[in-house]
Amino acid sequence: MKSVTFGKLNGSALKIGIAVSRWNHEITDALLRDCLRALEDARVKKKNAIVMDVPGSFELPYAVLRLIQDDKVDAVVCLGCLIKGETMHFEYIAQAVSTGIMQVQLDTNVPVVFGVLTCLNEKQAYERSVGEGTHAYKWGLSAVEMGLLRKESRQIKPRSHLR
Ligand code: RBF
Repeated sequence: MKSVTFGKLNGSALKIGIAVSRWNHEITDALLRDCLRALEDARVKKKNAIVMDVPGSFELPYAVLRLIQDDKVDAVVCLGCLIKGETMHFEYIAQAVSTGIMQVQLDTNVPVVFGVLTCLNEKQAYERSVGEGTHAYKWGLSAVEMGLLRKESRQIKPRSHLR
């Protein structure tokens, strides 16, 4: 199984936003729990983990924007679960959410982690949200890593041929 690894992260100086959808809430509640556990393990203070819930995944990009503008978070995780049905909603919502959060992160210079499951059925959704080693734990760590990257002061060293 291909997966990402993380070093030891110190998020004690970070404020992390979590935007979570209530649609398919059994799944998104589980994602939220794991994401919060990751933030705690990465030393993010409880008061600095700001959760905002919205009705469905389509509303996530707006919630992300509000977390960035109002709460001045250093990074955001979006949590949602789309399950394919008989109509085209799945494709439209998945496209809108992924494009929306990409737009917000590039417009605001605040990283946003894509934690929206796009599943073909409920079984896939349960397998990816409940039990050991869920994605949401890694999404939480990803937010901390990206929040640290944003805060990092990157000294611009001129290239020798430009001197
Ligand atoms: N939101 C989700 O987060 N996951 C879903 O699987 C989901 N399925 C939907 C299916 C239909 C037919 C509709 C109309 C909405 C669905 N939504 C779902 C809600 C959507 O993200 C949004 O909250 C509503 O469309 C209101 O803007």
